[in-house]
Amino acid sequence: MAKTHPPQMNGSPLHCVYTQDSVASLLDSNFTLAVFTFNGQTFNGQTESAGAGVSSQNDDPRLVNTGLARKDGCGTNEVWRSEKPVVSGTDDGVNWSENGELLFCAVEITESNYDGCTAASEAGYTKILTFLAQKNFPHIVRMWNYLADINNDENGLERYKAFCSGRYNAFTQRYTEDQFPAACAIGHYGGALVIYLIASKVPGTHYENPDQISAYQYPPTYGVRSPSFARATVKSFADTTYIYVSGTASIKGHKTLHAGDVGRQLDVTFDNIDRLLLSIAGKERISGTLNFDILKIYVRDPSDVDFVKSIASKHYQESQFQILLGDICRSDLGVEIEGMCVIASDNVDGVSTDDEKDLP
Ligand code: 3EB
Repeated sequence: MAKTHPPQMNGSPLHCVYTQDSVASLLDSNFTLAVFTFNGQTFNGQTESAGAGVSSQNDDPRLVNTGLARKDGCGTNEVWRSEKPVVSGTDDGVNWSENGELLFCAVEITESNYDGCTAASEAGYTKILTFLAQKNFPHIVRMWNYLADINNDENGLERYKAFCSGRYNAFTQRYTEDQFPAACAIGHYGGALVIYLIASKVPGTHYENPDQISAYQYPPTYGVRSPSFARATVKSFADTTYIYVSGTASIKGHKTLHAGDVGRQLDVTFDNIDRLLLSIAGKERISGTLNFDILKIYVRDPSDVDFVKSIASKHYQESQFQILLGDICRSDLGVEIEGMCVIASDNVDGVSTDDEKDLP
């Protein structure tokens, strides 16, 4: 791995950007914590399905091919730059890298090796959560889940719901509901179940949206086991505070609003994000306005992309965003937005949070 100069990050352990730089050039730095591609392919370490520009580096544990796609083809990658040099490796199928403060890790689960989506997601999460405990980075800050055919039935159960059962089974072995982190779960274009996350040694604080029922308390109509995630997670370091906002959609209470109308779904989504950020800013006593640094907008129907882009570029003038094609986990939703705010810790007075819980 080439030794490169550390990025100028003013004391923040992680810097996330979208870039046109090639995967190979991004991986050629030991200050790169992780790289993500959006070219509709999932396999890491398999030459036959490597994305454009990936050759010998494609078995690098820091690379995730998300399986999501962009309407304009590919070319944009996401990179997580670290202020400090990273170490990385693969242990028992878990790809990881860490910089002392933050640990990135990912698994790609070939579902055909398991008896259904529930078993696959339970196995994937059990692997990852066991690894986090062993590595002594037990606190999850944010997790991402991408899987094929998310709205299709499998043995009479929607695959998203089956996925949620497996995740719940694994999570509740080690964590309580109030420790569930921010997340998203999106349908990709085929291949392995991809799970990746970022974890820390010291816990962040998880938040709920006053306008939405906590997903882990959704009624059973949405699945035998409720989705295990929080609406947002706030994680502070000495100089920088990160707010990770989960995939947010047109849901109030637990109900979908404006099925079939992406424009009105966007309005409700913006409103949900505003309500959530306002509530967090109050509780964390954050001064100043909160703007997203980086956003992902997931759009189900490629024909909605231009419309969503025009609305989003007006709404998020300060932010870098990327529109990704993927299926939202509720079949009546066409759009979902997630984002991260980066703020100077000087602007955060902090909350009185619960004392650290015992974790494995
Ligand atoms: C929702 O609010 C929309 O299962 O991890 C958003 C974020 C959604 C995360 C997940 C699902 C998940 O229920 C869907």
